[in-house]
Amino acid sequence: MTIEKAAEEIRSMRVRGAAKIGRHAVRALGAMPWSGDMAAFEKAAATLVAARPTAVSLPNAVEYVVKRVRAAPPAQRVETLRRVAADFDARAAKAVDEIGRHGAPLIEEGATVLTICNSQGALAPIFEAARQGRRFHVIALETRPWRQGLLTVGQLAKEGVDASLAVDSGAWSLLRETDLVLTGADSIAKNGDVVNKIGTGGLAVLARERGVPVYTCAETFKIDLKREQGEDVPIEEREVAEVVQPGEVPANVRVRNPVFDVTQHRFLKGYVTEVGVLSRETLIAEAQRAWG
Ligand code: RI2
Repeated sequence: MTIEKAAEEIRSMRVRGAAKIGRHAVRALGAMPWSGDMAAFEKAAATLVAARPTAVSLPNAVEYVVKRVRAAPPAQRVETLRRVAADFDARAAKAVDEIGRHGAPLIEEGATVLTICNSQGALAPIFEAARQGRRFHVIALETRPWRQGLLTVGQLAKEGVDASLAVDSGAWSLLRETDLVLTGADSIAKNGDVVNKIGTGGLAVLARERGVPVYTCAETFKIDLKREQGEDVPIEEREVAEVVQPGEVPANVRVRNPVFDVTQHRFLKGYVTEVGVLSRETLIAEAQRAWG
């Protein structure tokens, strides 16, 4: 896999999901033919980071590797790259299992859980609760325009979890029969605001009105220490063709396709991370402890 190919796979969303794009970039770096030339390495890292703008997991994952390679003595750079890339990948895989372990107790026997998009972080507690023998129901919102909800119900069905699919605008109605909302995250700002798939912010507001707790399930490498609040995170706006076919709207109508939004921290009950279920107050300190 070349760097350009990996970047293109991320850009086109052939490889998607916040954690997955970070891991994909790191794997591409780890596998690049390289003799130790730092300029070429930094260029490859920059190409990967530029592929998508919102999920901080991408630059954070790349930075994890770049920092360690830069710090290595020149003669050990190549070996360091191979090793730290593999380390990050293993750590990220383990984090999802840990999120499952910490989050599973939130799901009670007979509960109904609602989720949006397709997040391996949000699915991890669901799969773990099912493995522990509890029976419950999961509603997946379709998530226009990419319809990642179809991926979610596919995964749920494969694991034998009772699931249903609903259009995004069904959220308000369906929250009447929902006990818990689990979402993923693409970025978490320093104040605890979460940037996730478009619709998540509104869903959290509606859930508050219905008295349903909302938890964000995310690895701590999705924390963006450079952004004070969610509104500071750049929101990716993708092509019009993802929303409408040519000719479907008059030529003088603009079509918008922002793919993420901000969930203000006050609408979240907590953060299910690989280091435990955290409050906004403990999130940053725990994350810093985890990553050093
Ligand atoms: P995991 C996805 O973004 C969704 O917004 C999802 O909630 C988030 O990444 C986290 O996914 P996209 O790549 O890392 O579909 O939990 O735009 O799998």
